[in-house]
Amino acid sequence: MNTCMNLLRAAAAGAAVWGVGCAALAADGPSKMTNQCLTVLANRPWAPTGIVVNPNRFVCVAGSGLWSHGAQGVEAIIPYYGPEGWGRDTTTQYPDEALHIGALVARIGANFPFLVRNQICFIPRTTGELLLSMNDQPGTYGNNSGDLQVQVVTWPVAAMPKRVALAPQKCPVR
Ligand SMILES: [Ca+2]
Repeated sequence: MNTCMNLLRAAAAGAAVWGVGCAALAADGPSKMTNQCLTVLANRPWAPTGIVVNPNRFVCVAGSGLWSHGAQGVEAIIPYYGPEGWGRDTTTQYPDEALHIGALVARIGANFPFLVRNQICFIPRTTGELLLSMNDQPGTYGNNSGDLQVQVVTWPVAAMPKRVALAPQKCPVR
């Protein structure tokens, strides 16, 4: 069993999930695939992942779970959904992804956020830490609840796959 699997098993046994994953694989060399599973809390904006991405990596991020951005007054419900988000918030001005409120979003360092929703793959154009968050208006994270399991897999760009099927629902649960 490789180091990655040992770490994942430790996480499944109840160890802290943050930063736990297959970082050791990355240390084995840039030619290796890395595979990490994280928990992203709905009420914690822009949590660090400890995963530094760079232009030499092909990165895929996928989420699974159930979370909520809070109450919808007009509809009189507290909606719960997955990484695709609520997507029907009436806010039209902020943030830019307001049409995808509640969606899983990512950014590299201080660069602009982008939508992940169920899954996205990309080649970074800069080097920086991958940050993950629910898309919600700043200052309104306090009434959020739930979390997503998020899988982050990277390959060398030269070995990027043509098809990707991640399984974030199988990530270790806290
Ligand atoms: Ca909220």
